[in-house]
Amino acid sequence: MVEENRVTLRGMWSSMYSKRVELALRVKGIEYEYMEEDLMNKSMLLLRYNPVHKKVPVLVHNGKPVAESLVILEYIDETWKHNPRLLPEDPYERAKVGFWANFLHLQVFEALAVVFTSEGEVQERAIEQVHE
Ligand SMILES: N[C@@H](CCC(=O)N[C@@H](CS)C(=O)NCC(=O)O)C(=O)O
Repeated sequence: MVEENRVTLRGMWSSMYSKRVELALRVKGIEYEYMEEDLMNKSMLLLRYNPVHKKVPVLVHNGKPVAESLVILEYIDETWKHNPRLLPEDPYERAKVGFWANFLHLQVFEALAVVFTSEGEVQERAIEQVHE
């Protein structure tokens, strides 16, 4: 028998995408179990739950996997409709939030990741990009 409202988050401690989902679950007060993934040795479950991208985070709700952090945020907000709402009701406002959330990740966080994992000229360029 499937347990009602069983929520599991498969994530990775340093992943800002995972943190985004963890934060959402905490803000909404949703109980969940956290499973840490080793991205150098991905679990069979991660590959099964997210066969397209094979990435964290994946939220598993009553056995049903949802992948992609922004998609997960929408799913959380639609499934647990109580306040606080994560995204605005108005579709245009929601689209704007999605745009800036994506921008932040693609332009800022990805550049930050390069800052921490590179050196020399590549690192200099990434630092400039973050400042910009
Ligand atoms: N667009 C995805 C990005 C997720 C992502 O890049 N996850 C990284 C960790 S930060 C990952 O799982 N990488 C494993 C890999 O690339 O094999 C989202 O928003 O969830």
